[in-house]
Amino acid sequence: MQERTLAIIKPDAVGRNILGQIITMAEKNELSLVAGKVLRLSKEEAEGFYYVHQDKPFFESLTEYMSEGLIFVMVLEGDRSIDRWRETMGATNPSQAEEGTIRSRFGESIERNAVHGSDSRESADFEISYFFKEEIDTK
Ligand code: IDP
Ligand code: MG
Repeated sequence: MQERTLAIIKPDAVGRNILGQIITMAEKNELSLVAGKVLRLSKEEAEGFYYVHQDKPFFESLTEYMSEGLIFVMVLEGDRSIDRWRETMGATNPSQAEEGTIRSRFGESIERNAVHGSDSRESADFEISYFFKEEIDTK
C-alpha cells in the first residue's frame, strides 16, 4: 500500500556531506522523494518534534544535537514506506544495525545515528505536518 513517511537526515550526516549518498539509498529502495528542504531547528522546535521522548534521560542531549546544525527533512513515498524506510535506516544503535543499512554505514553512536524515520501512520501524519504545512500534492 502506497504511503508516506517523514525522514530526516540529521546534523551529523548533513555536516559530513553525505546527504546525497543517503538519498540515493532511499531511491535504490524504491522510496521516492516527494518533498524536501534544508533547515535548522531551534532547540524548542527539536523538543516539539521529539515530544514523545520528553521523559527519556537522553531528551536534553537529543534535542541539543538535533538543533546543532542543518538538517534535511523529506517526505518519502512508496509501498509500505514507513517500515521500509526504517529497514533501510537499520537499528537505532549503529553497532546493532544490519550491515549495509544507513546507520551501520554512517551512524556514529546511538544518539548521532544519521537519520530519522517515522514509526507508525500516526507519527508519520504528525511529523509530516510538523514540517510541511501545505498539502503535498504529487498527483
Ligand atoms: P529511532 O530513531 O530508531 O526511532 P527512538 O527510540 O525513537 O529511535 O529515539 C529517537 C532518537 O533518540 C534516536 O534516533 C537517537 O538519536 C536518540 N536515542 C535513542 N536512544 C538513545 C539512547 O539510549 N541514548 C542516546 N540517544 C538515544
Ligand atoms: Mg523513533
